[in-house]
Formats: sequence, structure tokens, C-alpha cells
Amino acid sequence: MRLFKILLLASMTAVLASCNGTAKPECNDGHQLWFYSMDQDGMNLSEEKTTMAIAANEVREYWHGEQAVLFNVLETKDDVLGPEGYRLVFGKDAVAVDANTETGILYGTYDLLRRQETGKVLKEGTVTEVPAYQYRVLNHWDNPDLTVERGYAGQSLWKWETLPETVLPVYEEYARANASLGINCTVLNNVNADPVILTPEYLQKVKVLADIFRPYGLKVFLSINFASPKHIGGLKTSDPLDKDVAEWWNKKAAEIYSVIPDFGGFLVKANSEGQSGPQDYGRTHADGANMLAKAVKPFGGIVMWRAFVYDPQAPDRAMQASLEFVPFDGKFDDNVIVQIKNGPIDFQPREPFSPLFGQLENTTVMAEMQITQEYLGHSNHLVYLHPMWKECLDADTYQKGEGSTVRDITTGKLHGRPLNAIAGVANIGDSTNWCGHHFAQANWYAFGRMAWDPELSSEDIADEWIKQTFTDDKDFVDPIKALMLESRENTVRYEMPMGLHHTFSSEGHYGPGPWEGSIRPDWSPKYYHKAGPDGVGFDRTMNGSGNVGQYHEPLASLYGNLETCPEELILWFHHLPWDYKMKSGETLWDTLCHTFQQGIDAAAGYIDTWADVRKFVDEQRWNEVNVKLIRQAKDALWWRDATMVYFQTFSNMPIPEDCSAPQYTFEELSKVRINITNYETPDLDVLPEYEL
Ligand code: GCW
Repeated sequence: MRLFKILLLASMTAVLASCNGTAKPECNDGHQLWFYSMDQDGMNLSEEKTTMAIAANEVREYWHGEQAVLFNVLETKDDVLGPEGYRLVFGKDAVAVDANTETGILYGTYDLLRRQETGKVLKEGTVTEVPAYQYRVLNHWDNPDLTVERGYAGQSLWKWETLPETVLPVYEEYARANASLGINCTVLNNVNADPVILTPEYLQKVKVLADIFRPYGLKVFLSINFASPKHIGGLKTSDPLDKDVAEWWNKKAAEIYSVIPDFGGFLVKANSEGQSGPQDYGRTHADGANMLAKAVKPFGGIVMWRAFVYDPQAPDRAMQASLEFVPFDGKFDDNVIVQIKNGPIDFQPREPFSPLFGQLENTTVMAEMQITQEYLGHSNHLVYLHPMWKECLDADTYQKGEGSTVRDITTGKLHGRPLNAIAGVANIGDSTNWCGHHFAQANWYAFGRMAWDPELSSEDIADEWIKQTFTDDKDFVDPIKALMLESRENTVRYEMPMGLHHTFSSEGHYGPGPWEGSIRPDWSPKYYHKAGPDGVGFDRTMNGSGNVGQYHEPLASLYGNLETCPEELILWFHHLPWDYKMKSGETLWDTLCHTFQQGIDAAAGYIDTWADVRKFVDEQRWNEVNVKLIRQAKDALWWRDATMVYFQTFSNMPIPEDCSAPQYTFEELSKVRINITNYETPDLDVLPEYEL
């Protein structure tokens, strides 16, 4: 029937016609990001590229206040402010921006302009701001061939083939956008790293970017391939305990720093998903990380060593990182940070926090969040991710008793550690609007603001972003903010409610494929949902895999006990019969159906909300978002149909009457192929058609 009907002809025409339309004054391609309210006529970047000149230019071009703005690089250093903090001192005739460094002045300038655009300029008083994290890092999963792993916004921003000669304006625009948020580090290339990045030829290209970014306070890092000594160094081995290998890395580090004196250091994915690592030579994560750490140490560099490891033979992937890393707690050099994904599996719409945060007591650890929406509808779905990240940072690990949050562990506060960092996997590409979906810009924005101040609320960040990106009219801000704030929870509802996880189709992790098998058991959805005639869910209690035991008490008991396990994670930790009675008195089956339905209804409601605010938005952005909202609502139906009609083959229970009826059968849905290559977002017309 309708499965592959070409959809949305009407709306597509609207998009094409948008810029000729007369309904709204201006077209807007979204390129101006959150600077839109401020520089609708195009970005006026400073001609002189020093930090102070850039800050002065921003004030000259965009400050409309009556007061004069004074920059004050403090002669006597202020211990509170450190190298990046600033103080805004508001007075009747002047606003002073005080900082120890020029970078601090620049950050203060962007704060001042943000206040202007969001109505938060003070008449009088002082604001002091110091970043909570020292390293606020974007991770780009960009490849030399311009593809972006899990990128849904076009190709890589870095045009390696035309660097170092050709310098595109977006390089500087990118630096400015990051500086406006306080993001101060960028890892340019994919963690699945091509060794070519460390060749002299590529280092010259990297240097050009580093030079452009420097006045904006943005430092460059590189992901390295652990086997580089073999691939590009002509050595027979990459064994970290081999003298020649260590020497090769020492020399390579010296070479990099001679080209890029403020180079940040290395990010490493080792012995994970086929990447080489120290275990190839019978060595440990600590051996590998420390060898690299020693190479960059003389230059002030650091090593971010990822803990994203898992093993196809392991009975529970959620336990693997802890099993591999806890034995080396306390064995890492002081310029190594172990980089841990927020959850123990892989950026699912909801995971509990990774137990490794609580388990490593003598190791510096950082959190890795995913800004790109690999598992949350790519750049087709509107999902505001800050609530998901904050859920992790606010989680209490009980490492040193109550109050040991992931936030306080990773900011260094809990242990008084000087080195601290946070990373986000970028959602940026060369598409005109940077992120593929106009609302995905909010996630880049929110990551930056969170990295500066992890205590900011999701609501305040959304409020700021909306006012700068669209309008500060209350009739737009209120409904759109409410929509954004609900959107993550709602995606959980229509994709994987109640602790279900990894029920994706292997085709690009876009749509559902809960029935799929795989060459590797841990790449198959069945490994995670364990649906069968007896029920559904992963038993991670002490009678099951024992994963709950990796959490400190009282969490081990809380999660392990059916009475106390939060229902939003119940199928993450427990395997339950289909007719299990939930606290509400409903069966598990009915609750699953109703939760999906809530997600479906809310996603359909976004379309109405967007229609209601149409008059506030230019035609181009309104249309482009509208097309995607329609797809999102259809995808919600697709997810429910696929998951529940497949589960029905085991439960034999009916979809409750107060839920909408599935539009396809299991046979029809299991034949859907969306053929995504190169990690792109699928074309809308290859997705199953749905009636809304
Ligand atoms: O989320 C998974 C992705 C891989 C990614 C890997 C990782 C860069 O599916 O594409 O590889 O995680 O984080 O290393």
C-alpha cells in the first residue's frame, strides 16, 4: 500500500517557493545561528585578528546600550577569575569588562551582548563568571575524505583538500560561535582516526585552522590512530613499551608543537570497534595512555583516553568499561583524562549514568555527551538535548557518600582535582544552517553553555537561545520553550520507553529494527531488549548480569529491586513478563502501548504548535522546520508500530483500544530498507509513509 509513496509534495513546494514569498519580509537560511537577533544584516567580523580587536569590534558593531563599554585587562591578577573568567561591572555611564586575560575580556563581551539580546543587562551591579570546566571540548568525527561519521549536516567543515591555501570564512565564523559560548577546545578529526592526520602535510593544514581559532580562545586537538608509528612512521610495531615507539611519539609531539605551539593534545579511541590499541601488544590502557601523555607533557599537552570499549563475548556490554578500567584506577599519569560516555552503552535516548564515573576514585575522568543525534532522529527530529545531559551530570554516584554527583566528580570539585574537562560530539557540518535542523543549533548552544556552567537550567538555556535565534516575543518564546523542554522525554516515549534501548535498525541508527540480527551479538537489538514469550527487558540485577553491583549503594539496591527501580529504567535493569503489573495497576504491555501513544500524540502536537507561531518566523525557516516536524510525527508512529507489532508476536496481547491502530503489519515493516550510506540522514522519500 502506501509504504513508499512520495510524501509531502505540497510542503516541499512551499520550501522551494519560500524565498520568493511575500508573506514574510526576509528569507533566513539559519546561517547566523544565535547571532540572528543581533546581526540580521550579516556578520561583521573584525578585520584585525587579535583577541582585543575582535572584542572591540563586537561592541562597536552590536552594543546598543547607552553606557560606554570599558575593557580592563587587570594588571594585578585576580585569583578568583583565573585565565578565562571575567567580571561585568554595570554602572550608570559605563559597563566595565574586567579580566586577567584578553580571552576573559572576549568572553565577557559575548556575555554582555547575550544580556542585551535577552533583556538581562543590569542597571547596576556586578556579575562574576568563571567556567566550571577547564577544557570545554567539541569532538568532531570528521574524516579526511570529508565524510562525517554520524554527521547529519552535510560534509565536514574542514576542506582538507584546499587547505592550507584556501581559507574559508566559515572557519572564523565557527571560532566566533564557539567563543560566544565559551567552548575553548576542538578535536578536529574522527576518533576512528586516519593516521594521515599526523603527517607533515596535514599538520600544515591543521596549523591554518589553529591560527584562525587562536584569537577566539579556541585550541586545537587531534584524534590519533594508535598504530601511527607503524602506518606512517615506518616502525615494525606500535607497542607502547617499545623504546623506538615511545621515541617516535616524543618526536612527533615536538614536531606538532613546533607548528602549533598551543596545541592541546590527543584524543584516543583504542581497542574499541576494531581500532588498534595497547592490548594488541598485551599492554594495558594505562601503558598506552601514559606513553602518549609523556610525549605531550613537556609542552603542557593532555591525553583524553576514551573508555568506550566493549567485547562481543561479554555477557553484558553495560559492564565492560568498568571491567577494563577499574583495575587501572590510579595508574594514569596526571595529564591523562579518561573520557567516559554519559551512559554505559552508547548515547541511547535514555541510559542511567555510566557506573564508571563512580568507580574510578583515583583517576581524572570527564564526560562525553553526544550533540549529534545519532540515536535521536538525526537532523530530522526536533530534540533539545540539554535535559538528557543534565540528567547525567546531576546524577549522584554516591562515590564519597551522598552528594557525589557526576558534575562534581568531573569538574574536579569532589576530589579537588585541577585537571577537568567535558566533551560533546559535534553536530556541525558544511550545511548552510550548520546543524541540518534549525533547532539542532540549540544543542550546540546548550552544550557550550553547560560546559561553562553545568548548573544552568535547561529552561534558562532554551530561553536564551530562542530569543537570540528567533524572537523575544512571549507568544513565540513560551510555547516553543515548552515544546523544546518536553522534546527529549517525548523522544524517549516514542522511540524506546521504560528503559528499552538499542532497538534501532542497523541502517544508520535511524529507524526501528527490533527484530534484526547481526554478525556480532552485541550489535543486534535482540541482545538488548531480550523480548520473548516470557517477557521483555535486560536482567542486570544480581541474579542477572550483576551490572547493578557496579553502582554504589543505595543505587545498587534501588536499581536492583523491582519495587524501587524507577519505571523509566525498569526494562534496562529487569526482565519482566508482558502482563507484569505496574504501580498504576496496568500491565507492562498496556503501559508500553500508552507511553508510545503519548509520544505519538505529543509529536503530532508539535506541528500544531509550529503552525500557531508561524507569524513570528520567516518563511524559509518556518517551512524547513515544518517539513521535519511532519516527518518526526510520522517516525513516532513508525517506531511504535515496529516495536509493538514485533513484540506482539511474543505477547499475543492486543493494542489497547484507546491507542491508535498500527498502520502496518510486522511483515510490511520488516521489509523496509532505507539504505543509508556514509552516515547520512535518510532521504525523506525512502521512509515509510504514514497518515497523521
Ligand atoms: O556511537 C558509536 C557510533 C560509532 C562511533 C562509536 C564511538 C566514532 O555508532 O560510529 O565511532 O560509537 O563512539 O567510538
